[in-house]
Amino acid sequence: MTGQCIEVLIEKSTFITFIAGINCEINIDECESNPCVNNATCVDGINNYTCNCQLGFTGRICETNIDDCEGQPCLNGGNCVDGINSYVCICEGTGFEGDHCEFNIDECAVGPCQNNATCSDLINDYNCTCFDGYGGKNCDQDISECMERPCQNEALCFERSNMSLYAPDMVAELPIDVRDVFDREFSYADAAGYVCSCMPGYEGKISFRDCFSPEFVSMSCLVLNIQVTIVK
Ligand SMILES: [Ca+2]
Ligand SMILES: [Ca+2]
Repeated sequence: MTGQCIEVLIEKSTFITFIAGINCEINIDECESNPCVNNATCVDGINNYTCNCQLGFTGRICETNIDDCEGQPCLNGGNCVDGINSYVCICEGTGFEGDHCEFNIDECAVGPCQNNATCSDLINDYNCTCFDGYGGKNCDQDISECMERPCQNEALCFERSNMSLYAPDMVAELPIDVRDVFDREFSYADAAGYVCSCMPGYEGKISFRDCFSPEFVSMSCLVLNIQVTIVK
């Protein structure tokens, strides 16, 4: 090595920082003070040192954690959290899942829609298409058509969504003028509405009109296209 030879080692001076020894045979180890950070390897040089960084770090002394989120690897609004030579996508609340929030979660998979409603997957949401007679986000509300007392003159009101009325032994107990409506398998497609069973004495022409509205036909109640024959 061609050193710059200083005859006598004098007190510390920048002039002699890199070669020491009477004959300049000692290369000062600039790595001795551990200048590199983040577990980088220090390579001693001539009046210099080099830091070989661990993956994920950069900078003169490997002081900088590279931003692995810079390329915006998380999709669909996922939140990127930078790590060391890595990142994690936080998909929470986006309606997506996967390492990069790339998969649209099927919110219908858990079966949120009730009463045989049809479920449509949306983004971070779902939509239930209810059969008539049901309501609510999940179609879990059976609309109580009889609650508003649509049947007049003390006529009995039977909701067509009442599954128990379709049981054969129950049908036999029903007033004869509504039996036809329930003497079959329950069907969600036909579960909307109600039927009225007129009280005796109200099957006549005038009172029959009051027994059920909006329409009546001859001696029958016409309820949501279900014709109910009135007992004579
Ligand atoms: Ca990083
Ligand atoms: Ca979805």
